[in-house]
Parts: sequence; structure tokens; C-alpha cells
Amino acid sequence: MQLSRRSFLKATAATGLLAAGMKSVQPSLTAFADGNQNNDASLKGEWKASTCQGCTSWCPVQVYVVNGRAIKVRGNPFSKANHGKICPRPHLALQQLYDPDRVKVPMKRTNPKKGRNEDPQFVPISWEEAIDTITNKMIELRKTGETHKFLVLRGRYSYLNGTIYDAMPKIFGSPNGISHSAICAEAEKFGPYFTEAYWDYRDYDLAETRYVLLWGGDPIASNRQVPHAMNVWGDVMDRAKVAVVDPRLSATASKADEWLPVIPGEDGALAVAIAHVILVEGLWNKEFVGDFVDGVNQFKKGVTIAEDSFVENYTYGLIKWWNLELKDRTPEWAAERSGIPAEQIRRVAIDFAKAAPRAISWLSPGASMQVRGGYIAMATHALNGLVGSVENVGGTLRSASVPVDDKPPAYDNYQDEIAKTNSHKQKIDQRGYKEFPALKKGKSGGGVVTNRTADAILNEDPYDIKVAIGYWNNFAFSAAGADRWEKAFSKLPFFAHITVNPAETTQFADIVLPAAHQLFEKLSFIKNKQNKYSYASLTNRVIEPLWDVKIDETEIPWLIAESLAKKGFPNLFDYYKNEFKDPETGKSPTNGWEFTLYATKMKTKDVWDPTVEKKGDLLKGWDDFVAKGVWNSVEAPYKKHWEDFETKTKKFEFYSETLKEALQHHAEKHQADIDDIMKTTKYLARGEIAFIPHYEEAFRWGDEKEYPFIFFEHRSRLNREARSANTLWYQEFKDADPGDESWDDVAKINPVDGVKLGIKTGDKIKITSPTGSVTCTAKLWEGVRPGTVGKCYGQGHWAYGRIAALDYNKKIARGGNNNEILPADYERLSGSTARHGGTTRVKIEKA
Ligand SMILES: Nc1nc2c(c(=O)[nH]1)N[C@H]1C(S)=C(S)[C@@H](COP(=O)(O)OP(=O)(O)OC[C@H]3O[C@@H](n4cnc5c(=O)[nH]c(N)nc54)[C@H](O)[C@@H]3O)O[C@H]1N2
Ligand SMILES: Nc1nc2c(c(=O)[nH]1)N[C@H]1C(S)=C(S)[C@@H](COP(=O)(O)OP(=O)(O)OC[C@H]3O[C@@H](n4cnc5c(=O)[nH]c(N)nc54)[C@H](O)[C@@H]3O)O[C@H]1N2
Ligand code: SF4
Ligand SMILES: [Mo]
Repeated sequence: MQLSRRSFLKATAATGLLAAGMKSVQPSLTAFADGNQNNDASLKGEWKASTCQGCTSWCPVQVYVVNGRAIKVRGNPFSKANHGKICPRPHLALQQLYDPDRVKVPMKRTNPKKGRNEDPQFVPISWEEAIDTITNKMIELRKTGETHKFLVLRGRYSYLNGTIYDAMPKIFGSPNGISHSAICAEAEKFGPYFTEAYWDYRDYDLAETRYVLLWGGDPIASNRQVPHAMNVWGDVMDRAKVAVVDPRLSATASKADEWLPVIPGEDGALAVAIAHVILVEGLWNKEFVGDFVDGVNQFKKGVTIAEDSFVENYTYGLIKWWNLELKDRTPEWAAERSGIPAEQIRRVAIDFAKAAPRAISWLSPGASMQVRGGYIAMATHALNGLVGSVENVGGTLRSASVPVDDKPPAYDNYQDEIAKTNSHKQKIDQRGYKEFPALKKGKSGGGVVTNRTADAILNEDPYDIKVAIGYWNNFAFSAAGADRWEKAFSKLPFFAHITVNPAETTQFADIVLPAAHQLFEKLSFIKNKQNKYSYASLTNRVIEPLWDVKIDETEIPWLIAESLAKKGFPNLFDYYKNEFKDPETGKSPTNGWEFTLYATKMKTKDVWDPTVEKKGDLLKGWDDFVAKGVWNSVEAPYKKHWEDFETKTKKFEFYSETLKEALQHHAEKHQADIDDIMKTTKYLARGEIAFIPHYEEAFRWGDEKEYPFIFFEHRSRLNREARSANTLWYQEFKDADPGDESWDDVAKINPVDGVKLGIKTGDKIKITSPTGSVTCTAKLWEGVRPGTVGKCYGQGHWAYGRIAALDYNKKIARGGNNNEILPADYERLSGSTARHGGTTRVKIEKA
């Protein structure tokens, strides 16, 4: 399998066509780029619009289709957000689509025993039998009145997810639509929410910025606007300074002005010290924050300040923040904790603030998906408040509005008594329990605690789950403490998995349903933002599906609803038929494809209907939307929320009355006080410190003596979340990640530590945490700091396909899955799973 890059590229370019039974002429790539310039008529194709959901950038793309075969993906030239460009990853999507290991037909398990070491003995079945089996199990729950024991697990999704994830369980009678969001990045949203009441990711004004301070973000390789960042980063580097806080020399760090290789989890120390310097140096933004009454800067190390000596403009609580936290947080203090020299902290703080308001403090999961990461998210985002870059020129932005409707139509009228009662039961993920406040948008239990669901299933707390459907997710691989999910899936009496590949999770399924591939075979839509533009983009069925696959969020729920109706429960089918109509003809759907089409048209109508006024592109109608694929908004406005951030005080809060209220409600619900909640959620803050961005020492599993190394991880420039590993190009080009190797899974160890351990590059090693161990290859590399070991997430598949796994039949993984050493721990205030911040210590031995 090991080909040189050049011969490999030649070979794959040709096989794509051969497999389709076409001439083995290798078309030149320039012909694709210009459309139909190839003289050979049989190779003439068409660019068709769709959306890539390989990562959360969700880019409008076009697919070149020749004789029904997708052969190339490029950016959609109509899209302003991604400059009509893509990152490298959609090319891998072609290999996902034509992956010979795909699930091609429905299957059922014939070995009733479940477990990693059990062969499921799947056999092909018809769609009728598959759906019939699922709905028989569902109907049993209706008969026994236990409809709440039905669970839908959602992974990645489109904006039609409400049909399967929300309406289906609620009409059936269950509260349990459980999403993957809390293993993704909810802790990050905690920062902007409890300062400016914005529970979302920010966009950034890169064209105007003069300083980018990245907290564990690597925007030219990952995060949420990759093609945009890749396109403008050269200009950004010319115009602005870039500083990267990351324990790893990332792609972005390797080109940055400053690299701050922080000790994992100690970001908070840096953030509060930077705030300290900005205030002491008098560099805060006077327009946004305000000033001392007499105009004289009183911020001096260690000195408490009278609150009435400062008048704030658009912010609240600056002096409280200073007095309670910042006054003693000097760079020297932070240097001891973070491992970053004091003069570098001071320099970054001053340069960052001097660029104000054209300065971005860019918060990522790296700095926030940590056990004590909630307050790091707050502290790093509060820096944007100090320099006035919130919704400002060259700063952090929200988004312009997109006139799509991402909620399913109201379904209350379709809920019978059982449904009404049972869908209000406590959700299975234990959100809102004392130790899981999950304060999404300030509400106790407002957010999901994805990873807790495994324990909840195992402990039957709050109850047992009897029937579960998972789609576009792979929690037996993607969730920290993955072994708990293996046990939970084994315990489920009935589980159906809707998937493209035979993933780890699939191995525990009773029924496997083959899903249409998101980029090429599905019809749906998304909305998102990059480069100041918000947009709606269609995922289109650009080719006829290769196999007997169906669309996860619409066609499959349609079949389930139809079958339930035949068995005496018509409500869901009635809802789908009556509430989803073609907005042009008024027709109700008569099959799953029509349901898909009408739902997409209906929910995006305002975007493509030329009679509806909106701020953005004017499309001529549905056909025009299908052809163009994308609708662009006008540019996001500056300063829109300055007069009313929707916080409790309407201001940007450095002292969060909004968080105080949320914590109070949660504490009252459990007859506790806030200090008790802090303790229960593993935070050290007591008293008012709980309401301000503040430093907390990183929480780590494992004793330093037994586990001398701090483990940290990162994602790959080539990961399509965890869906790339069965493609040749992923494995072959894995060395595109700094320090990584093709066809391998390496743990990056500083050479200084390598010498101490007697370990060389290429040695097979075993990495052990208090909760698990993996084997992989050692790589001595200066891009990680001594005392830490860094490893990319994505390898370690023991299922998924014949490339992803070293031996699929024997369930031998290629490398090790980080989630087998990461303990299932949480940033509890947001419900998030902690994968960063050096959550666990490890020991390293030769394997
Ligand atoms: N250690 C560690 N763990 C992580 C992360 C990390 O960086 N490190 N990242 C986290 C993040 S940010 C996220 S968002 C989650 C993602 O975690 P999940 O939501 O579990 O998603 P994936 O792991 O990407 O698995 C996707 C599954 O969907 C199937 N699939 C692939 N393509 C399609 C398709 O087009 N349609 C359908 N229906 N199915 C498809 C695949 O076969 C696979 O089973 O993982 C989290 N887990
Ligand atoms: N290439 C690529 N891009 C993606 C995705 C993908 O799979 N591949 N997935 C998308 C998804 S689902 C999401 S949620 C986003 C995630 O957005 P990202 O910003 O990419 O998040 P992560 O990869 O989780 O973490 C980023 C960085 O944190 C660093 N890090 C680890 N520990 C620490 C720490 O304690 N402190 C600091 N400061 N840094 C630390 C890692 O080295 C890594 O560089 O990316 C999206 N974009
Ligand atoms: S993988 Fe992500 S950044 Fe790349 S094209 Fe797809 S959605 Fe955009
Ligand atoms: Mo994510």
C-alpha cells in the first residue's frame, strides 16, 4: 500500500475513471478548473453545487460530475464566505464516497451477544425488514407506556435535523434527543455567553485586524473558517501580528510572530496576566470600557481601587474584576504557572492592546474544553472586552442574519397524552443534576451532557433506555472514556445505527442502516458564517446514490413514521405529511424523497423566494438556489449589540451578573449554595470569584510520580472530524501535520525527554493514563514542551474499514485512540467533555 506521493496521485486519478468503466484517459486538472474544456465528449461534465460538512466550517462547494460520477470538489465560486475556495479535506470526501468498505445495504445482527470481541455476524436485509424491526421495538414502548425509554443520538447534522432529533422523539413520547455538542465545543461558548450573552462561535474581522491572539486555535488547519483563513493568512501576517498560545507548534504557530507553548491547562494564568498588564499600562479601550473619573490611571500592582472612581461605558464590573482577581496577577506570577517567560507575556499584552480595537482574542476548544475551562473561556474572551474589539472593526464579530428556519414546525398538536407526559421527563444525560449544571444560555440543565449518557445508560439513572437510534455519530470512538460507550451500547436491548462506514459504534448495532453521504447524496441545508458573511448553503444530491442508501434526517424518519402509522401510531406520519408542504405547489409529500425536497424548500423559502425582502443576495427562485447552491448575506454589522448586550446588566460583563443568576438558580434547585456547586463541579472558586473570569490551577488525573507526563492532543489538518481514517489520502498525507508521519500514529515527545526515557523516534511505545492505555509510535520532536506528550486525534480505529484499522477482521487498531486514555471528565458548568488542558497525566514505556 505504500506508494510514493507522485505515483500514488497518478494511480488514483486514473482508477477513479476506470472504476466507473470509462476510458483510462487521465484528464488534466486545468480542464476541470475551467469547466468543460476537455475535447473528449465522454469526459464532459458539470459542476454541481453542494456543501462540505467535513468540519464545522461547512463550506459551499461544487462537485464536478462526469457521467454520473463525482470526480473533483472545489469551492463554490458564488460563495463569499470561503472566497470560493476549499481546504484539502473535501478531496478525501471523494474517497469516502467511493470507499469500498461503505455500508451498502441494511443489515441485521445475528449474534445476540454484544461486545468488542463479539462478531456481530451482520447479514443483509431489506429496508422493509430493517424498518419493521425498529418500529416493532418502538411500538412495544408505546404499549407499555415507556416511550421515554426511546433515545435518538445525533452526531454531525444538517439544519433538517429537527425532523429526526427533535420532532420524532417528542411526538413519539420521549425527551431524549441527545446531541454530540458537549463532546464538541460547548465550553467555548461559555465565555462569550457569560460576558456578552452570546452562546455561539464568533466570526473574526481578519481583513481589518492588526493582532490575532490564538488560544489553542490553528485556523489555517482547523477550527471553523479554514478556507477563509488559508486565503487571507498571508495578508494577515503582513498586516498584523499573530501570537499562538498552544503547547504544540501547530501549523499556525510555525508561521506566527509569537509562540507561547503554555503548560496545558494553564491558559487562565496567561489571560489574567495579560488583562493585568493592559490595565496597568493604561491600554484598555476608553471608548468601550470607559475611564477613571479624573482621567488618571490608578491600576497599580496590588492596589485595591474604589468602584466609584471609574465610569464604565459599555462594560460592567471592571473594578470588581480588578480588585477580586487582576490586581495581583502579574506576568511574573503567571510565568511560574504557565511556563511562559514574563517578558513574553508583557510583550504580547502590550502589542495586543496597542492594536486595539483591531485585536482578536480567538478562543478555541484547546483552551476551554478543560475541566476548569469555563473560566478560561471567560477570561480569554474578556480580553476582547478590554480592548473594545467586541463586534468592532478588526475584532470579533457575530453574524448577519440568514432567513432560514432551522426549527421543525410546531408539533404539539401531534403529541398525545403519553407523548405530552413522557417527553417532559428528565432527559437521559443527567443535565441539570447537581454535578452537571450545563448552563447553556444561563439555564440549569439547558445544555446537553453528551458523554454522561453512557454512564446514565449503564446505571439506569434516571431510567433504563430500551430502544436507541444513532446517526452520523460514533461515540464508541469519539467520546473520551470510549470504553464506557462500548459497555453502554452492549447493554442497550436494541440499537440501530445510521452510518456510512462500519464504525466502532456500528459493531454494537442490532440494525445497521446505510446513510447517504452528506456531500454527494443528500439533500438538505445549513447556515453558517465566515469572512463577515453569513450564508445558507444547500447540500445537494449531485449524483445518484451508489448503493441502497437513504437520507438520515428525512428519508429514514419518513419510513419509520409510515411504518408506525401502519402499526396503529399515525401521529408522526401525520405530522410529516401535514406540516411539510411544498411551498410552491402546496402539495403534501407522498414519499421520503418528496418529504426531503419539500422540507428543504420550505425551511429555506425566504432565502430563494424573490418576493421576500432580505439583506443579501437576490435569488430568482428555488431552481436558482439549487443551481447556485448558496445565498450570501450582507456583511455583519459592527457594534450592533453595544447598546444592549442581552446580559442581565445589558453591558459586556467583567463581573457576570448573568452567571451569578444562573448559578443561583442551579444552587436553589438543589438546596445548595453556590460554593457547594463550585466544589461539586471541581472548581476552586468560592464566593464572588465564581462570577468573574479568574485563574484556576489545571485539574489533572494521575499522580505526578506514577504518571510523569502531561498528555495533550490536537486535531489533524486532514481529519474530517473522525471520518477520514479509511481514506488512502489521509494516511498517505498524514505528515502534513507538523511532527506527524504518514501511515502512522505518533506520540510527539521532546528530545530531552526522549533521552531520559531511552526512547528513540520509531520505537513502539505504550502510553498509560489512570483509565487506559494505547500503543503507538514515538516521535522525538522539539514542537512539544518537555514534560508533555502530544498526540493527534483520529487514528486508533479498530473498526471503520480496512485502511482505518490495521486489521479490520481481527479488530486491530492502527495506532491508538486518544479517547481510550482520556478519562471521561467534564467542564461541568457547560456539560462539556474535557479533552484538553492536560486533563490526564500519563506514563510512557517501550511497548
Ligand atoms: N479525543 C478527541 N475526541 C474528540 C475530538 C477530538 O478532537 N479529540 N473531537 C470532538 C469533536 S469537536 C466532535 S464534533 C466529535 C465528533 O464525533 P461524532 O459526532 O461521533 O462524529 P464522528 O466521530 O466524526 O463519526 C461520524 C460517524 O458518522 C458516519 N458517517 C460518515 N459520513 C457520514 C454521512 O455523510 N452521513 C451519515 N449519516 N453518517 C456518516 C461515520 O461512519 C461515523 O460512524 O468528536 C469529538 N471527539
Ligand atoms: N482540520 C480539521 N478542522 C476542523 C475539524 C476537523 O476534524 N479537522 N473539526 C471541526 C470541529 S467539529 C471543531 S469543534 C473545531 C475545533 O476547533 P479547534 O480550534 O481546531 O479545536 P481543537 O483541535 O480541539 O484544539 C485546538 C488546539 O488546542 C491545542 N491544545 C491542547 N491542549 C491545550 C491547552 O491546554 N491549552 C491551549 N491553549 N491549547 C491546547 C491543540 O494542540 C490544538 O492545536 O474544528 C473544526 N475544524
Ligand atoms: S473540510 Fe471544513 S474547511 Fe474544508 S471544505 Fe469542508 S467544511 Fe470547508
Ligand atoms: Mo466539533
